Parts: sequence; structure tokens; C-alpha cells
Amino acid sequence: MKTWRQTPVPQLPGTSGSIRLFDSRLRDTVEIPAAPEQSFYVCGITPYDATHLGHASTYVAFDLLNRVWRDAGSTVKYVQNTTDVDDPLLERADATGVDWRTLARQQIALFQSDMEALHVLAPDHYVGAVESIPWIIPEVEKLLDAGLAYQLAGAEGEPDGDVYYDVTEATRRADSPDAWRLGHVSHLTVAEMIEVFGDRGGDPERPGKHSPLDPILWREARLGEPHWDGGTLGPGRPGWHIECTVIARRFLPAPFTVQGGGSDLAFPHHEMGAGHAWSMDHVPLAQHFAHTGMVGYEGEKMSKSRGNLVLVSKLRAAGVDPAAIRLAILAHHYRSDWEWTDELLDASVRRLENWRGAVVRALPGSAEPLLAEIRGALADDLDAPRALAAVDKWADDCAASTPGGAETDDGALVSAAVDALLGVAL
Ligand code: 5CA
Ligand code: ZN
Repeated sequence: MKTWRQTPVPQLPGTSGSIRLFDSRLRDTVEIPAAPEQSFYVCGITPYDATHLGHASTYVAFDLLNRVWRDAGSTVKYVQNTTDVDDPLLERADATGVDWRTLARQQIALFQSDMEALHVLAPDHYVGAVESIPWIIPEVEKLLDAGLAYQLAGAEGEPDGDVYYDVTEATRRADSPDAWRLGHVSHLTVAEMIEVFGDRGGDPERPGKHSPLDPILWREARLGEPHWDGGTLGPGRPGWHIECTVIARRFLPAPFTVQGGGSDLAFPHHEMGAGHAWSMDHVPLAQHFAHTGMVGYEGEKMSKSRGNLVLVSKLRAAGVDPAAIRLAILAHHYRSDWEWTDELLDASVRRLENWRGAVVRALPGSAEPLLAEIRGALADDLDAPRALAAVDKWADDCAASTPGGAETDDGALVSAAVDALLGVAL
């Protein structure tokens, strides 16, 4: 699938070095050494509603990682999926009387234009679930052959043959310290997993499953549902976790450097994806797992299913500068949960004006130390709020000392640094 257009990234003098990143699997901050190549996969949207600030905040967070790696001179391989067939999309299409393909196409286009406006660098591969079906089928067949997946007989009115991943069997066969076991990524207890599984796309109550936590790999066609030829699996469509596992492994090295997404994806999505990958060939999916905090609005997690959304496209249509939206996001550390407010946006608009004003009155010799501070803050677990505070201080110092005029060399360097590292065009 086509990805979005990318704004060019200015080259800066010097380079970033290694980066410290919080790894949710290891529950610790780890050092990721600078290397010629880095690779990451960030779980993409399910395209049934427009991009909200929560999505945007997750993609902006991982965009910082991309920018720091590039600044360190690495070649970065970046893959993102879009879940362009899944229950919520089909339900929304049904409820609104729109063809599910049309809905997906419209929302993907809107998402991509939002990402472009927010200066999120485009992935090298943007891959849909539908286009990955031919790659998924053989992997499900292999899991069945290996005895790590099983088929269920359908209850009344349901077809036979839905394929489930057997988490108990996969855990039982974990035979090395690197091996995936249930809880490997999320560290939830089984009781905690069961509690949230149903709300996060699972079906813990389905009779006949070996464990309530077994996730679906292949869903046999139901009347009126889209389906594809599944070879020995029968006509149907893929489960959610296997989609990302297969796409990631097709386009990235194994293991790749970082698997990313919101904290709501640690379980079951990244947990199960890591399990599927290990079960396929005993190679871990990713070296590190990183998760962003949840953005809330009016007291609750912003989510398409709740409908408490602030849409990037609506803000843009109302004339808000996307750079100010990006600054509002960057004002929070990516791992914290935070609330969107109108005041936050107002403050970000003022901050942007302040920075733009300072570029034309930059103090001689002020740019290099600021560049070092921004690099230092981002290398420390992507501490964007610290980077913003450093630019604020620089802007205030400049405003206090010089009367203003044309952009100086220092102004140009700060402008390039803020653009290249923070993705904010001044
Ligand atoms: N298609 C799957 C991933 S394979 C999916 O979760 N789609 S989504 O549209 O629901 O979410 C897209 C991304 O935005 C995910 O990484 C998710 O964790 C993140 N996300 C969703 N809601 C929020 C929120 N309120 N705050 C921060 N990130 C969020
Ligand atoms: Zn995913």
C-alpha cells in the first residue's frame, strides 16, 4: 500500500549517539547502541474512524526515535501496518451503511494526510492486513502442523474450523531463557489477562478453547463477512496478532530493534505477536518493546469506541497549525498518560510563536549548546518535555538580549535542529 509523503529532514552538524529507551518487556531502561542499521515496527490504525490525538501522540513518539536514529547516522527500517479488515471496521461499516473497503480507504487517506501534516516520517512499508493474507496462511498452517494451534468445531450456526493459538502449549514448550512465555511482554498475571482480554479483541468465553486466553489465528467465513481463500484452512480471514507478526517478519530483520505501540497493545497484541513469532522459528520478534501512554479527554481514555475524540483533521480544518498540535503532544513524556485540553493547545500556539520570534534574534554561539541539549534529552528515553524546556529557555534568553532582525546562522541552526530532531518546522 502507498505510504505518505515525507518532508525532508535537515542535516545537522555532529551526530546523536546511543539512546536509552524504556523496554516494557525488561521493565527497565536499556541502552540501544548506535549502529549502522536500526529497525522498528509500530502498530498502525484500524481505519474505521479518523485519527485522534491519542493515535497522533503514539506516532509522534516513535517518530522521535526514528529521528534520533537518523541523526546518529543509522539507516532506519520502519514498517507500519493498517488493520484494514477486522471486527470493529466491519461493525462500523454495517452501522453506517458504507462498504467496509470504502470506509477503510477513506480513513487511511485521512490518517496519512494527518501524519504528513504532523511531519511524522513515513514508514518504508505501509502494509494492510488484506494484502498480507497470502503470507499469513502458510504461517498458520505451520503452527497447526507443529501442534501449537488447533481448530474448533463451530457451535450452532457457526462454521467448523476457526484456528486458535494454544498459549498453554506454547508456554510449555518454552525451553530457553530467550523463549516467549505467556506474560513475557506484559507481565500481567493470568487473572489480569483474562479480565482485559474480552475488551481488547479477545473471546475468553468461547466454549471449547483450550485456554480462555487463546487468540484466534484464522476465522472461518461467516455469512455476509468478507473472506479469502485460506487453502487448507478454508475460506476466512486472519486474526489480529498474526497479521502484525507476519508483516513485521516479512519486511524487517529478526529480531528487529523495537516493537512499538500504545500501552493498550502490550497485552494481548504484543504479547501474542511475540508468542507467534517465537513459535514459528524460535527467534524473538523484537529486541525491545516500547509503549506509549494513553491520551485521555474529558476524564477517559480517548477511544473510537467511546467516541470522546479530538480529531487531528478537525483541528487542522479549524486552522490550527499542525506544528502547534505536535508541540502539544511533545509537551508530555511519551510514557505518561495525559489529558488533551484546549488550554494545552493555546499554550502550544504561544510556544510556537515564541520560538519563531527567537529564530530571528538568536544570540551568537547559542545554537550549538542548544543542539547538544536537545540531543541529550532525546537520547534519555525520548525526553521531549526536557528538549522543549531547553528551547524555551534559549528563546527567552534571545528575546531578552537582542532586538531582532534577520535570521542569523545560529537562528538557522536552531531552526534546523528543531525541525530534524523534534519534527517542528519554525
Ligand atoms: N490496528 C491496531 C494495531 S495493529 C490498533 O490498535 N489500531 S488503533 O487504531 O486502535 O490504534 C492505533 C495506535 O494508536 C495503537 O498503537 C494504539 O495503541 C494507539 N492508541 C489508541 N488510542 C490511544 C490513546 N488514547 N492514546 C495513545 N495512543 C493510543
Ligand atoms: Zn499491531
